[in-house]
Amino acid sequence: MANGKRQTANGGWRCICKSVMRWWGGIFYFLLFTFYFCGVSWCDLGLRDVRVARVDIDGDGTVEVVAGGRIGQAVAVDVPRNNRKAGIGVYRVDGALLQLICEREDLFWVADVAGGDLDGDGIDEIVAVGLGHVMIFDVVGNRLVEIGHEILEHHWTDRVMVGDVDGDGRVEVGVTVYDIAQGAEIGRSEVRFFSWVQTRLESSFVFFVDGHVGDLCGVTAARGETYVALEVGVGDEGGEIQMRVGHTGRVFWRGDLTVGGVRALSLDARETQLVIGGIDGQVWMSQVTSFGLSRANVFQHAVGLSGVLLLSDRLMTLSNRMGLKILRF
Ligand SMILES: [Ca+2]
Ligand SMILES: [Ca+2]
Ligand SMILES: [Ca+2]
Repeated sequence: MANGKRQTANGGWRCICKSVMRWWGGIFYFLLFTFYFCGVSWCDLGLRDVRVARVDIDGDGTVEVVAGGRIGQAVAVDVPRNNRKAGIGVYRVDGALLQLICEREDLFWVADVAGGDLDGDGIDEIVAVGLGHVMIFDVVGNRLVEIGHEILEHHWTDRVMVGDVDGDGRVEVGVTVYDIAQGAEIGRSEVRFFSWVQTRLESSFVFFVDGHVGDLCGVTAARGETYVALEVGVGDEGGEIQMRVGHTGRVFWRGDLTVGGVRALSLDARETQLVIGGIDGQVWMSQVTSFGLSRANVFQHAVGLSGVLLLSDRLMTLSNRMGLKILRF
């Protein structure tokens, strides 16, 4: 009997061990499956709330990707500069992967990034904004070197674009600055444009937008006219896309392009295609015509987006709070 009891006890123990093994096996394969798909689809660059831009850092006509964002935990708005950490990375697009070319992790805040040839030498510079600072970088070898730094008097700088918005053949840097008066329900955005003169950004022109600008980019209509496309909203409600004449701010076209007034905090345009990334993860694609924007088609549904970018060959980059992915459409 004692022997039988021991066998029963041993059998019970083996049974428990097998159950635990099966349980761990299940978790192991679940994690493997999860990491496999996360690894393939969303690439973690070590940056958070990732913003992305096109840049050609060697002037060879092939687009590289610049990504910028926070490093580490989100901090409150009043946390001092020394306790904030942010970074920028420049990547070569290799199929559906990004290969790091160079990076910096010693910045304090990067709310947005843009790329463009500021000095007209055929090689793009990188512009980053955050907390009232506008920083300009060049890629020199495998280093990202700061070649310009302007401090604006207002801290709420959200977005930056680079494009020739007045059609004079030289690009401008456009920065949005948001302000809301005490007790007011609706704030106002200032869209300030600068020209790169030798080693400095000099103010060129400015226009004002009622509400908060979620993002902006330069767009080219079918006949070659250039406009600034902006998403405008208040709080969580928005999705109105405006096309404005860059140097005067005159509204050429406006319309609600997202569904249900969803805000879109990321816009990008390439040739006559405008892509709009919603905070609910939807992506709308529209065409720029001489009459305005075409009705937008919903393209993809993913987790809430922090950035969209049109690459060449029908490739698109989507970014979110944790990383980014490249997909073909
Ligand atoms: Ca290149
Ligand atoms: Ca340049
Ligand atoms: Ca210009």
